[in-house]
Amino acid sequence: MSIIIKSASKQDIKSSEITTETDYLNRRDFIKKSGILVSAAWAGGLSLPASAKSSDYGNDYPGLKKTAYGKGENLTSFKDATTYNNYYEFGTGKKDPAKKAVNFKTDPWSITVEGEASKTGTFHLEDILKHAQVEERIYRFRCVEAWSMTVPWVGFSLADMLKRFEPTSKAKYVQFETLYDPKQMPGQVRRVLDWPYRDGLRIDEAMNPLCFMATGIYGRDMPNQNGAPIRLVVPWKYGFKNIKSIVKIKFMEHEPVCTWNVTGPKEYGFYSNVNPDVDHPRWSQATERALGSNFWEPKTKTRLFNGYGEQVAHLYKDMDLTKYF
Ligand SMILES: Nc1nc2c(c(=O)[nH]1)N[C@H]1C(S)=C(S)[C@@H](COP(=O)(O)O)O[C@H]1N2
Ligand SMILES: [Mo]
Repeated sequence: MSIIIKSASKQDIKSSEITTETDYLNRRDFIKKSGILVSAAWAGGLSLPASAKSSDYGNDYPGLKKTAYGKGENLTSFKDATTYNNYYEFGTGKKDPAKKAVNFKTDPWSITVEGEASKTGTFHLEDILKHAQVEERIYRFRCVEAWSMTVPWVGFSLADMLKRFEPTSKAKYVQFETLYDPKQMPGQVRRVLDWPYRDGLRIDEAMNPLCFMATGIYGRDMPNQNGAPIRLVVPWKYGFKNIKSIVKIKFMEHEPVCTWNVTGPKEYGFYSNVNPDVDHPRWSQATERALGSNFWEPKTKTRLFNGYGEQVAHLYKDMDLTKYF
């Protein structure tokens, strides 16, 4: 069965129900002037993380639910998190995405669901969001290149969304795909990667409560360079599993094609769980450096599963993590 849901685009909802950009800027201005530096959302109980600058926060999600995930973590600044990105569709330099994704059109946006599920079809992002329990979670994020960052992500549980598509018993894996649009994504003009960018998870990994579909960071809508309008965050895996600008979700019986895995099978495994004991063939994974820290500060030790072992180690109980890296 295939269903297609139609509704107003994000643009429509925004202009009629929320605020214009000018209102928004004025409000932020007002907040700054009146000395109320903390967004309304923070009034709800959990306090601002010690390392957070209130000016890093926006208020695109008024009343955003804060959660205990990542409480007490040191946050990477909004600036660092949005000017040092991997997003090859907009160039291979870390500073490219911030410059080249400025005009990327993320609205209207829809996601096509295919494969082993009973509710497949194309869904407007707004309809997906309408059912979503949006909240904030602070997650550590670890790139295979050994830098890490920690930001407050805005989004919702991947499992909650996937269940609504009613995957069949044959759905053993799920694959995600990024938009392919070389007119907008200049990096796609050359075959730097096998476009479109694809990645995937085993279904039990995908259903783990930690997996998060993110639509924002720091209380703001997702910056284009970080994967607007919607991207995956799987905090116990290396950065490249966290696919950006998702347009397709496919439930599959067999292990899906993953772009980095096919590009360099010896360097990027299907699982790519953060693991200090399994080195990348060209460098060690034993240590990491937090984005924004100074080069003279000591590196920190990489933690197995990026520190999320309690929640996810059971998924790999009988697996040789050196073989299934
Ligand atoms: N579509 C797409 N998604 C992607 C990438 C990419 O090049 N294209 N890079 C990945 C890598 S290697 C990392 S480390 C993270 C970076 O996310 P960030 O820019 O929000 O830190 O995005 C991942 N998702
Ligand atoms: Mo990465």
